[in-house]
Amino acid sequence: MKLYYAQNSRAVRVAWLLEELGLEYEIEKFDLGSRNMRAPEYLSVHPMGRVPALKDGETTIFESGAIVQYILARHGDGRLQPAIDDPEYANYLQWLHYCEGMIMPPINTIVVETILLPPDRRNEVNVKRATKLLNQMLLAVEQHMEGREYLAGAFSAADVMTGHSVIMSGRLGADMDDKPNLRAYADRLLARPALQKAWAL
Ligand SMILES: N[C@@H](CCC(=O)N[C@@H](CS)C(=O)NCC(=O)O)C(=O)O
Repeated sequence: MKLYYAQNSRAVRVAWLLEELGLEYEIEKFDLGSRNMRAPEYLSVHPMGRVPALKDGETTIFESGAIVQYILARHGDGRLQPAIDDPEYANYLQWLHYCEGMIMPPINTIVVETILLPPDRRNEVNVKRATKLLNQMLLAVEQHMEGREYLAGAFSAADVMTGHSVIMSGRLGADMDDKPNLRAYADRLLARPALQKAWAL
């Protein structure tokens, strides 16, 4: 398998999963936002020139959540997800998708308005609104994590997806002071060798 990767991006999720599963893979590494990501060769892999994307034999797939589901279905042997008849299965699906649906949209706004745009085009109102929204989205995870070690029973791909977004939120300055469950959860995830390896590729 070949993973199209950039540091500090959602591609870390896929590398993390591959490491947890002990699967062989190679990486093609980009600098986030570099021109190479918009080169015709890469646009034939990902039409928006984004990461992650994955090649597996004749198959090409993009969207981190879809890639995670693909890898588990093709190469997971039932690992890192509860069985369909497991009471945690609905929880698992919910938190697998929660990050891209609810956490990343305000994060995207914060990154655009505080890092990507030139200072004269930044909008403080947008940042305030996105920060408030991000806080609400994280509070839902904080409540869910009360008395839990992981999002859906044992460690699963839901933790790879939404756990990654929780960590990114903290690194981007989200308020974690009122979220002790999330602070402990992020530390628990960051102690995993597979994540440490995926982050440092
Ligand atoms: N929903 C997509 C988001 C992909 C995405 O926006 N990736 C970012 C990095 S986290 C990217 O490639 N940004 C580079 C750019 O926009 O040029 C996924 O989960 O894979």
